[in-house]
Amino acid sequence: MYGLVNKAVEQMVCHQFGEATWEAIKAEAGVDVDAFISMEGYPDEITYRLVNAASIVLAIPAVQVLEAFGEYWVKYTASEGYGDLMRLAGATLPEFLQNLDNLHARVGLTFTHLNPPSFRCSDETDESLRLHYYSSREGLAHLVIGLLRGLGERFSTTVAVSHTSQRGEQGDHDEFVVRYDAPHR
Ligand code: 1MF
Repeated sequence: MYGLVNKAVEQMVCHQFGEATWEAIKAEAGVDVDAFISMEGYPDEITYRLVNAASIVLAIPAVQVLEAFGEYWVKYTASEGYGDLMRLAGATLPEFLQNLDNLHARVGLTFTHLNPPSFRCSDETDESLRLHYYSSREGLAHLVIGLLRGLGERFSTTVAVSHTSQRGEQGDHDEFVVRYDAPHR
């Protein structure tokens, strides 16, 4: 993944727990990188190891680290140079979710090593939709749950997420039912 992702993990940890905790997490992960470079590609393995090490050092479940990171990512990218990209993707939560593949396509035009997930919406009502999440990466469903919480804050709506289908034996993707306040238009 692009270094931007690891930099966001770093900033989240440093903000909340300080530099020393971040150094401890990198040591636990066996990651010997002084400073991640946003536009450089890093093996996904590095990010997974940082998440697992954070879970050990902070003594919280890895899924909780992923959720916190998803929530953080929405704020981080909006404030670290991707505000326009985020604004272009929509003014309401459902609109944003429907435009996520377009957002990634736009990023992928410039950053050709982007390996984006794909999101599809179905069963839409005024206050809910079913979100289909496809990814070549495994184990990131809780990251998506955190992203949805972050989007709830961004659009000032309550969000309730139920993970209704997990990829595995019978399915090739995850599904979530997402409930939110009906956007007024
Ligand atoms: O392959 C990648 O490197 C990659 C990196 C980030 C792929 C996707 C993403 C974004 N995505 C992270 C979870 C991926 C889970 C998976 O692969 O199954 C979050 C997508 C998302 C969902 C909900 C709301 C907002 C979201 O993200 C908005 C977004 C997405 C991508 C970027 C910024 C905001 C982005 C911008 C530039 C990038 C990489 C990603 O690369 C750079 C950065 C700086 C300089 C040069 C290139």
